[in-house]
Amino acid sequence: MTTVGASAADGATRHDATSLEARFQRNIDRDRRIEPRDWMPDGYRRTLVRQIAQHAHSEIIGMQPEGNWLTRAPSLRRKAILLAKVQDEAGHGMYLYAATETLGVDRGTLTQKLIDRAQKYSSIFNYPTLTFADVGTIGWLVDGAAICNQVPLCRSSYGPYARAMVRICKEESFHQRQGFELLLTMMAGTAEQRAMVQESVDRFWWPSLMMFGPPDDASPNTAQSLRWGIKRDTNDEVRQKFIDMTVPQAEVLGVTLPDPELRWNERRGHYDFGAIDWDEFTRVVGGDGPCNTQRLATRRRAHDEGAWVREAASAWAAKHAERAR
Ligand code: BYC
Repeated sequence: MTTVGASAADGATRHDATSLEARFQRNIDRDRRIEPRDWMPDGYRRTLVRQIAQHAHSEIIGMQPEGNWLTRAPSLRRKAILLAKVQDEAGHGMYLYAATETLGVDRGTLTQKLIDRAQKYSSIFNYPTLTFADVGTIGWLVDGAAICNQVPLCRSSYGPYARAMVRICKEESFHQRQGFELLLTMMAGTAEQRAMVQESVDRFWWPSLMMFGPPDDASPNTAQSLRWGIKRDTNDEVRQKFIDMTVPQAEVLGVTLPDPELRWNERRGHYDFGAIDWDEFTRVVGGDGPCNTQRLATRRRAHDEGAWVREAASAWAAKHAERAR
């Protein structure tokens, strides 16, 4: 039932919300950062939680394909490098979950959503790592793609996310270089090693291009995320930047990228490339990639096996609080 008084109050509330939203958008348009205690529209908060959580889950699930080679790295040096990289990824996941906590959602809730398949993680981590060359290819292509995607996110409108990205990007840059260096070393080795690198690049090239998300005309979130300054570039723009950066690197390595249509377009000032298999992308994101079941089962098992640690930490915190009282 609407009374005169209630409708005036509703009008006032609506007016407040409209002016708050206008002020919020003005701050974004002036390139000012939004901080946790600032007013923000629900949709902005929801979009950030979705994107940051998905990114955090990708870092955590992304430890699995490389972790697969930790016990079989060919030398102590390679093992130490790989171990450091995988540990960095755990750290990235933690910074990102901490950023979602500033938006009012805790890590436990998000982890539960991941293992219940209610939230996504990057499609790329549903592909297997069949040879040690894949460790180098992931560093070169997957971390290379991550850098292209994430450097613009250092200027994202939400302060805690943007600041987390600055540190993550520095570490991703080291990861990309270690991958390139590993492949360069293998390419200077035996014919068998060179073939191993080429075979790995053949498998990872197209899935790496899918990391940037669907094409712009099929991306439901991009337009609004750009208006809110959460994203700074569209999926296709970042994908093109990655291709333009990577083709000359492939030439230095001496590998062939598995796309016969890849060639420089003088007029566009970019490389043209062949059609991406978006059906494969949809299948993999939908749960039907080569390793989706395995990745989630491993994550679920680790979560279950860690229950006693969470319980012990909670008991300790409760006891500590009790003593302090
Ligand atoms: N895989 O409207 P769109 C790393 C989803 S970690 C799965 O364009 P948006 C690393 C998308 O979420 C790399 N799902 O979305 C770690 C949306 O679904 P929902 C992770 C994907 O958000 C360890 C729907 O498709 N990086 O580098 O505007 C070792 C429609 O898409 C994918 C990040 O997460 C995908 N590839 O743009 C080594 C970066 N693509 O949520 C390396 C941060 C799209 O509506 N994230 N979807 O159900 C982003 O920049 C953006 O979220 C994306 C997608 C560009 C990925």
